[in-house]
Amino acid sequence: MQSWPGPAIPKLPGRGLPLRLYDTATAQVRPTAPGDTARMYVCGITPYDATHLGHAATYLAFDLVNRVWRDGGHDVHFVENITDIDDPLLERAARDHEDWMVLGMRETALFREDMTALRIVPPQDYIGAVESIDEAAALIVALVDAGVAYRLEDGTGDVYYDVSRSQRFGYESRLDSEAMLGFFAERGGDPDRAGKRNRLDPHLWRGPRPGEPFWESAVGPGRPGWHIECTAIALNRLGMSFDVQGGGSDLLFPHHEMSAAHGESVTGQWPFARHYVHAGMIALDGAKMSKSRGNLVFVSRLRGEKVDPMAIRAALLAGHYREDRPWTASLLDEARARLARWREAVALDAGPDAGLLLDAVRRQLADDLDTVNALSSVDRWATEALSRRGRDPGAPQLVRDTVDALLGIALSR
Ligand code: 5CA
Ligand code: ZN
Repeated sequence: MQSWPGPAIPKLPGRGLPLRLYDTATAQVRPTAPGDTARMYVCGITPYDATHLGHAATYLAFDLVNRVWRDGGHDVHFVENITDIDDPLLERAARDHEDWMVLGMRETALFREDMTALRIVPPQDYIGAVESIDEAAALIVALVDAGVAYRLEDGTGDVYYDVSRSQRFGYESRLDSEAMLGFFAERGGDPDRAGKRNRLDPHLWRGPRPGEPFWESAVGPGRPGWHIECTAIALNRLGMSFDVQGGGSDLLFPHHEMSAAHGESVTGQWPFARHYVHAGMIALDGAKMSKSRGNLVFVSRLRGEKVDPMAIRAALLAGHYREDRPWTASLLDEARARLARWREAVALDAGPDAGLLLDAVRRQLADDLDTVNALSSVDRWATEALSRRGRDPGAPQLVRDTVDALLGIALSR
């Protein structure tokens, strides 16, 4: 799939610090330790509705990972998927009497525009589920051959993964079986399907059904399951043990557990990813913002109302990425006021030493993306600059570059 145009990233003096991130699998903030090229996979949208602020917050968090690694001297190989075939997409298309493929393409195009406006560094590989069906099918054949996947004997052609054959099942989410079952049933699983070996076994392949799209493949006709899609797309581009597997905390189980288990079973290697990183959920009116619930604020809607995308960015970065947090109108007002102050300060012809600010922001972001304190550091610099403390003529430009490169906020308009 076509990705989107990347923002220019100013080069900062010196070098950023090694990034430490909270890893769900070990419940610790641990250093990431990428090689020359850092490898990151982030779970993309299911394009049946427009990008809302919850999606935006999650992609912003991983955009900071990307920016901090780059500032630390790494190249970044960033891969993202689009779940452009799945039940929710088909259900929405049926509800609206629309072609599922047209719906998916339209929402994907809108997503690209939103990501561009928010200045999110694009993935090198932006890959759709449909275009990678053969990749998923090849992994499924390998899993069946290895005896860790099985076809149901009910004539549907459906293939399941046997979780009891996974060596370390549960290491990623660290949930007990009751909690796993709850999330599994809630998030697309079918614990009560007859003929499965274990209630938690997720489907890898869905045989053809009347009225549903299907593709011919090495597994037979049908379409791939959701988890194996991400396994295939990640594995074939990043290999095993890539640095970060990312997404919102609603993907912690079953999605990331299953994707990892599939990858580990098919390769015999461990782990699938070295860090499993989860962004908190953005809520509106007391509940998680979600397409299925419909309590949404769309990025495109705000853009249509001429809200500055940089204010959206600043508003979402004003909370820590791991915290579940509400979206409120006052968050946007505060972000606007903050940006106005920053813009006024960087328009001055001198200011206090910006090297100290750069050091502080680098230190704060390297510490599990502490944007809350990083934004406060910029606030302090701006307050001092506006009260005419500091005479460094190079400071305003360095602050612009720092805020742009590390926080992705462009202050020029
Ligand atoms: N296509 C799958 C991932 S492979 C999917 O979950 N799509 S999604 O459109 O439902 O979500 C896209 C991304 O946004 C996921 O990483 C998801 O965890 C995240 N997300 C969804 N809702 C919220 C929310 N309210 N707050 C923060 N992140 C969210
Ligand atoms: Zn995914």
